[in-house]
Amino acid sequence: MTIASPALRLRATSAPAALPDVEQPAYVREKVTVGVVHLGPGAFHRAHQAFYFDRILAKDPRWGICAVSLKSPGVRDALEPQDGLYTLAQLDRDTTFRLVGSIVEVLVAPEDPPAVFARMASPQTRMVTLTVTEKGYCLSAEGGLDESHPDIVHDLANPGSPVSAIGYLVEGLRRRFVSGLAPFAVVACDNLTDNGWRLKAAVTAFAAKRDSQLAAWIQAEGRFPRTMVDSITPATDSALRDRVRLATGLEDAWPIQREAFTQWVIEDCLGTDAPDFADAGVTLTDDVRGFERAKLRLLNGVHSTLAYAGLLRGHETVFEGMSDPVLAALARDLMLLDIMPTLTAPRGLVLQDYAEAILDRFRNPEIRHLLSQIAWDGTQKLPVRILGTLSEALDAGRPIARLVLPLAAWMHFVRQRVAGQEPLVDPLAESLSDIASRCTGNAEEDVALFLAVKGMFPQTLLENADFRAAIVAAYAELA
Ligand code: CS2
Repeated sequence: MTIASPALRLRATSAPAALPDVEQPAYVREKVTVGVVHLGPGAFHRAHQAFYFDRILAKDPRWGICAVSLKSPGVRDALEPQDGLYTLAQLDRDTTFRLVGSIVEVLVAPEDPPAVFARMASPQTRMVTLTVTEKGYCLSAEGGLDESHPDIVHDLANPGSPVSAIGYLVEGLRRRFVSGLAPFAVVACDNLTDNGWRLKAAVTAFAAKRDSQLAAWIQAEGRFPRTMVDSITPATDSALRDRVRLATGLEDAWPIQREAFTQWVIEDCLGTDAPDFADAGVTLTDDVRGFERAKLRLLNGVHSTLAYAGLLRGHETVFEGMSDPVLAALARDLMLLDIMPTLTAPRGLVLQDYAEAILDRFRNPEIRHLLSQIAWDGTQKLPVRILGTLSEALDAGRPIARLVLPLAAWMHFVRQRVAGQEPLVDPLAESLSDIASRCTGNAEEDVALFLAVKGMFPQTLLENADFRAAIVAAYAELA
């Protein structure tokens, strides 16, 4: 019996020794310069945008990424000893492994805000991308900047050491403004309706509180394209680490996994001062809204439904949920009967085919996507994923019995977690725990407590008697 020697740690010097099937960066990393700053380099960024920049770098070395963590040093601590390299496992009927080299610097913002501002204000930096999740936009239920948000209050008082993405963007832009540089383009990559527009409005509102000329400059010259991003990216687990070690022959502290499918649609307003996105497989379009609505409502809306309803039915993953005939039928009916009628297909997309392809992706046996991961941050995700569809269905006089199910299932999910003393991952966790502890099982009263969650449900829905009746009925039925 031979005893395997421990694998070498992945880094620039060991990468060439990776097993032959592993795809290597197709460029000389020493020649790469930073052209883009990314805020929030979590798993999704490394699975998605960093992969597209990895493709771009093969032809244009000016687009290396400076990744900025806004909170914890975890990404820096994992990637710095690896010279920024990490493994991307694309798990599908055919699985492939690729070493991604596009992240050439990692900063931890709270440790050194001036270093972040220096990168943002550098003439070489032409773009800032961000994945800070829905809650990172600090928006109110009506969609504008939530000026009472504690992070926003903090950043207005401490503009040189902000905690929010908005605070960083505005200070970075201000430094360019005073030194006479053009603003960097800001590319929002989170699952929000009209993400770029909302971000521009929030950034401009924040800037106006600091300096009206700065706000006018951002309003006039700032480019904030709307985008749609898509690739199913389960969190890294120890099974992935083991699999990557076997497949590459190297030890990677933080490999990333996703399905093979990936899509990035960007509103075509970046002009010539942008990388050749189209060449890297990105869709540039003037109809981003059509793509973004279809993805947010069909994929994310049904994902959240599967998460809450699936957990209540004792499932652990999306794949398991889709193997449950009741949930599989619910997912399909929601997509085809309830959500599709609210959508206008963008050019080149057949909605029925798109919906079928998503259902097929949910059935990918290689992907172990935990329902509990999707269930995070329900107060932030459900409004953008479900409430728009619901309001439009109500306006059009269509039935909403299925569309209220994810909301009712979420309420039961919250109650169960709190009753089981399990942690809730949500920025409003404290208020949700309080609500859950006051629930008695009386559908009407419990639902009223949840509907009063601050900033979650727009007034028009709260005043709609049909909506209230439908959600009370769904809640009672699920109990
Ligand atoms: C998921 C998304 O975790 C979630 O809430 O719905 O992350 C989803 O996997 C991606 O948006 C797919 O592109």
